[in-house]
Amino acid sequence: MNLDRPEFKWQALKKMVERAVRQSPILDIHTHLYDPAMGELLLWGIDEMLVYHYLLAEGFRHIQMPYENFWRLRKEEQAELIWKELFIEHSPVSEACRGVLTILHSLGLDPKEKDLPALRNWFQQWDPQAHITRCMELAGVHRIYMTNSPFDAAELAYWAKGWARDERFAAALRLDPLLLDWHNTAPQLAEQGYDVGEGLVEKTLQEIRRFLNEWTDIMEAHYVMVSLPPNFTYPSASDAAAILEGAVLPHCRERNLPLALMMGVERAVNPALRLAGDGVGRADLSALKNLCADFPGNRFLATALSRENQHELCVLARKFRNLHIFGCWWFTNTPSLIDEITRMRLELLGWSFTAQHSDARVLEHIIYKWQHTRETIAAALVDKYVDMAAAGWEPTFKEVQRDVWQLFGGAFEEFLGVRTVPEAAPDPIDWPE
Ligand code: RAT
Ligand code: ZN
Repeated sequence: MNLDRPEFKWQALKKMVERAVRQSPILDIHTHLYDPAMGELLLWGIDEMLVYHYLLAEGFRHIQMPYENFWRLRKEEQAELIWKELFIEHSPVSEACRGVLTILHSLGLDPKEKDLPALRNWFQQWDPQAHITRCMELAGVHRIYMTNSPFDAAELAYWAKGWARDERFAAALRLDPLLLDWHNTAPQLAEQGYDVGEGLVEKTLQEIRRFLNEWTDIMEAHYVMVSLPPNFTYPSASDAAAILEGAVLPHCRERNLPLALMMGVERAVNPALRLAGDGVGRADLSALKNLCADFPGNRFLATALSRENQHELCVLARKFRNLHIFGCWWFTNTPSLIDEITRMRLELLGWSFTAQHSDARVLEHIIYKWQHTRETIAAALVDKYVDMAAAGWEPTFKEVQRDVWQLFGGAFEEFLGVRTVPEAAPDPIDWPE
């Protein structure tokens, strides 16, 4: 490699790559945000940001009161405690803390003023619609994929009423209780009018398919998803395997929907922490390999929570084109791990993966999650293009834009076989130099 060649303008190349990454539109393919018509389900504002479960877990490292006393506090009081512990008494160094700073800074607020009441007042003046537009613009996000559960009473109330959908929000049908807790879920299906018994006989599997079909239509779901514990195996004699084979996979084939598997979450490691109490374990990826091999007519999206699974996951994606890997999920959504994982994926897969999803639970999260991700991915890409250029392959700006879009939504759409948001996916050929 000869970076000393006079014609090699690596500074210009760096700027070009950074610009393309900064400007690329993004499809945020997994969040916990909601269509604004779903009212209070769409969280936003400073208190919601401070009681985000990523921050709660860190706050409880310092807060000494019993968990139950904390949960009895009002949301504003909980937020004040987190603010005090993580922002006043310690410097906000963690990724989730830095996220709050990035959000405030991007919205033109000064986090150093340390004035929580003033911040509250500022957020209260916003009308949700205008605030959504502003956050999406600041994040450069063109479409937000929700996580929609037909088992969540709060959601059910909205789906029952129906509403004119906000085009910027797309649905994904989440099935954790169906696959992981059939014993308690069967009565819920029965309550919704499906003729199911606890035994997974043919009639019950047909009724589960009817349930999946109807909810896919109601939600206009773009894919089906489930998170799985580290001990999930396939094949197996479990209810999950029977429901996958007899209902979920045939449904996905019939409706041409990918199934997203989020692997390696150990739920309720410390139940007293509630949503913040989940942990991580190394998943058995042979389950994913077997699913990809046994069901070539199905398409699988997959992400893994454990750092130790990442290399194996990349190698699997090289073997199965019905597998698309995505995101640096939850505990891997930190700059050092995004850097490592993205470089590994580029080196093993080229551009055929989706680099990140935000997992935002509070609207403003998309601002920090994407700003931080863009910075990390830009640095990785600069190195990759410099390596290519050193070997005589200097890209044009249009080529870089095309490549970056692959990582931020293009490869996902290709895998889905649709263009979900044509206007959000500018044809790189038409982009200005
Ligand atoms: O990242 C998170 O907020 C987690 O709590 C989970 O929601 C996880 O992303 C999931 O979808 O299960
Ligand atoms: Zn999630």
